[in-house]
Amino acid sequence: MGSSVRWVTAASLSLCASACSLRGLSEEFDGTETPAVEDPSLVREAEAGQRSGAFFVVEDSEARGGAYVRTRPGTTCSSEDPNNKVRFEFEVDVTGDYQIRTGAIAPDELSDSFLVRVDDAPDEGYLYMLPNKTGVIFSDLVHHETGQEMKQLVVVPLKEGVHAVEFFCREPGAGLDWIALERR
Ligand SMILES: [Ca+2]
Repeated sequence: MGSSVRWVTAASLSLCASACSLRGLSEEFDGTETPAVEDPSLVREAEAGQRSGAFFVVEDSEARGGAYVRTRPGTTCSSEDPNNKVRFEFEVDVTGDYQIRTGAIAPDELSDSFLVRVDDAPDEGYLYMLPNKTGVIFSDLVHHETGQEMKQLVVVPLKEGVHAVEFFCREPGAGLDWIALERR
């Protein structure tokens, strides 16, 4: 990566107008540093989330906080199974539109997706395909796959208060290092 941008600073975030995409900058991030989100209280280590079912903690020195979570290869994933998920709670102080940044890891193309729900919606979950399938931890924003090669950024309006974000197992082996809510 050399001297390339590893993370966008809080200062540059404030300069970034709403039309400005941070996605390009995030590609360089390797998941090992604390993301400079506007509000650090809106960052959660995946290994500190409420795990259910097949999710377990993997210790990895490359991971933020030294660990990430994933499901066991061979797991049968189902969005209908409430036991295969990791759940996070956030106390949001400012009402607004939020996007979900992740540090994630996909070992291959058969282990590269999650279903994501925010406050139990949508029922079927956002179909989040991890773009990097090389087995390294990388940073990304949660998108919803709407069709072949088509996806849209997930942006959720959140009111001040407590909100839950859940990552459901969709393909066994996909891993999650951390997540952050970012106000747009
Ligand atoms: Ca972690």
